Amino acid sequence: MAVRLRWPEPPPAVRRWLPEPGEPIAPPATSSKLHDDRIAARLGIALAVTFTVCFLTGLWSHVQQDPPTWLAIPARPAGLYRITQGVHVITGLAAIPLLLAKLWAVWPRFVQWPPFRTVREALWRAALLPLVGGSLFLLGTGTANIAGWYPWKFDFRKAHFAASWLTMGGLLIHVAAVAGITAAALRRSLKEDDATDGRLSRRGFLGVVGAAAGVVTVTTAGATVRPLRALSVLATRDPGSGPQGVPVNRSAADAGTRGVDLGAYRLRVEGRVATPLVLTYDEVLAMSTRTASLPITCVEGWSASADWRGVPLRDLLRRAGAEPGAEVVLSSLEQRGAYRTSKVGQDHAADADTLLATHLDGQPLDPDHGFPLRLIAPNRPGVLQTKWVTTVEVR
Ligand code: HEM
Ligand SMILES: Nc1nc2c(c(=O)[nH]1)N[C@H]1C(S)=C(S)[C@@H](COP(=O)(O)O)O[C@H]1N2
Ligand SMILES: [Mo]
Repeated sequence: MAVRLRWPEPPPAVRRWLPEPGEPIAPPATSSKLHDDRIAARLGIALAVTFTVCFLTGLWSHVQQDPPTWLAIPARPAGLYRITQGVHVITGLAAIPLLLAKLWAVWPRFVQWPPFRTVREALWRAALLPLVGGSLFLLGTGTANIAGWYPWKFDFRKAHFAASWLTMGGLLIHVAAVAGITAAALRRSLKEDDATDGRLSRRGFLGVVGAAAGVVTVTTAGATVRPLRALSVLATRDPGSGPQGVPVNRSAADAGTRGVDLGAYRLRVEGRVATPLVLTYDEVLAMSTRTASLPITCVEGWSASADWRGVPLRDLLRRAGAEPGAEVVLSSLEQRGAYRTSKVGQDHAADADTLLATHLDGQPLDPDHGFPLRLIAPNRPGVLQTKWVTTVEVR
C-alpha cells in the first residue's frame, strides 16, 4: 500500500493556479483545449518511438567508434551505417516539433499541488527532469553539431552519449508511470468535444504538428536520400556538392596537407610484420587495384556514394606478411586533428573493398579527399575514413 504524504495547503491566491495531481488542468492556468491527455498521449507515443530509434542508431554509431572487445563490427552490409546514421539525424530532427508540441500540451501539468503524494509519484515526477532536460539537450546539441556550431567546451560525443542514457532512463520510468493514462486517452476519440469556437481543434493541432515533422523530414533527408536533394532546403549538406561531387568536412588546407611532395611521400606498412614496406606513390599505383562503389557517410548524417579505386588494404598486409587478425591502425600526414588516426577492425581489414584509394570516380583524388591516399571501407563512419594516409601500423 502506498504511503500518503501530507502537504500544507498553500494560500488560496497560489492554490488557484495549481491543479490537483492528475486533474484536468485548472481553468486559471489555461483554458485551451489543446492541453489534453489525448494529445499528450499521441505525441508521447510518437516521441517514444523516435527517441528509441535515435537511441539504438546512436548506440550503433557509438560502438562503431569505440568498439567493445566482445563486439566485432561487420564490414557488411556496406551501406548499413549510411542508413542508421541517416535515420538517426532525420528522426532526431523530426522529433523537435513533436517535443515542442508535447511540452506545450502538458506544460500546465508541470506544476501541481501537492507536488507529490506518494513515493511512486515522487519518483516519476523526478524522472521528468532527466527526461525533459535530456531531450532538450540531445535535440539541441545534435542540431548544433550537424550545423557545425560548437558553442560549448565539452566533448560532444561524451555529453550526447551520457544524456541519451539519462533521457532513456527517464523515458522508461515515464512510460511505466503514464501507460494507464495513455491507454485510456487513446481509447477516447479526438473528435469528442472538439468544437473549435474559432480556435485550433485538437485534430487540427495534431495535424499541424505531424505536418511540421513531415516537412522537417522531407527538407533534411536529402542529405542522404538523393531523390530528395531538390527539397533539401534545411539539410546542412548537399551530397552532390564539393570537389569531385563529394562533400568535404575538413579540407587539405585546414589539415595542412595541401601540396604533398610526392618525391618525399612514402606509404609505410610497419609494426608486427615480417617485411616492413616503404612505398612511393608510383609503387602504390603499380600494385593491382580494385574499384568499389561505396558511400562516404559522415557521422553528421550526410552521405554520398562514389566509385573508389585503390589498393585493397589486405593486399598490403599480406605483402608485408602481417598476421591475419592483427589490429591495424592508420595514420595521416595531418599533424593535428581528432581524426588523424583510425583503427581498422578484423572484418574490415579482411574485406576486399577496404581500400587505400588513389582515385575517385576515375580521377586522382582531390587534395580535399585525401590525396595521395585515403582509406575507404564499407559500413564505416566518415570519421574513420582517414584521409592523407601515410602509415599502416600492425599491432
Ligand atoms: C536533433 C536530434 C539529434 C541529432 C541531430 C543528433 C545528432 C547526432 C550526431 C551528429 C551524432 C554523431 C556524433 C559523433 O560521432 O561525432 C550522434 C550520436 C549519438 N546520438 Fe544523437 N542526435 C540527435 C538526437 C538524439 C537522441 C534523441 C538520442 C537518444 C535518445 C541520441 C543518441 C545518440 C547516441 C547514443 C549517439 C552516439 C554517441 C557516441 O558516439 O558516443 N541522439 N547524434
Ligand atoms: N586525416 C583526416 N581524415 C579524415 C578527416 C579528418 O579530419 N582528418 N575527416 C573525416 C570525416 S569527419 C569525414 S565525414 C570524411 C569525409 O571524407 P571526404 O572529405 O572525402 O568527403 O573524411 C574523414 N577523414
Ligand atoms: Mo564526418
